[in-house]
Amino acid sequence: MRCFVAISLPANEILVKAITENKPMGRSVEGKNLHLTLKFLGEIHSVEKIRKSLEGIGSKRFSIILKGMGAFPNAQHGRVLFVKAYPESPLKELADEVDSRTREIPLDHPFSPHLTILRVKDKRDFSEVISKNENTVFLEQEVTSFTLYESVLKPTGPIYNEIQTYQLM
Ligand code: 2AM
Repeated sequence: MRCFVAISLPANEILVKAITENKPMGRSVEGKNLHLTLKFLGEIHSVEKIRKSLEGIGSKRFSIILKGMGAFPNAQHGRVLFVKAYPESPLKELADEVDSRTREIPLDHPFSPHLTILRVKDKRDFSEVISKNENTVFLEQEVTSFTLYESVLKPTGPIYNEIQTYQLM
């Protein structure tokens, strides 16, 4: 089963507007699928073990703000357009905790707090949209839980099935 751990985020008006505006450039993330990935686990066989090992995480709730945009691997040659998430420290602490409880699965790249809104096949120059949104606040949100998801890849786009949601204290 292909799995990942993420914070599910709601699609408000301003996020939907940003997604809709950039949609013609590539494959946009559907509002119901918006999430901030804490760890991509990939194909795992022992889902039950992972599900249980995440149960003991006793991290506290925290507030985040989504502001400005960025692109991977970089603004001029981007494949992924994302909204930036702040502050990094509580997100990184939670991501580290998830990582330490799933140590048997190596991290495929260092944690970087972001909310993907668009993926493109061929690299694109996102400089203009990034600079236009430098000071745009997309969402302010209290993070009260995180979720272990199964990701089913379909030609029409991924389907994310919730395996378990874990409440923060
Ligand atoms: P993202 O967080 O940048 O959007 C489910 O596939 C989620 O895990 C996606 O949101 C995706 O990217 C993230 N992810 C991280 N590494 C991945 C990888 N190697 N393959 C697929 N998805 C990955």
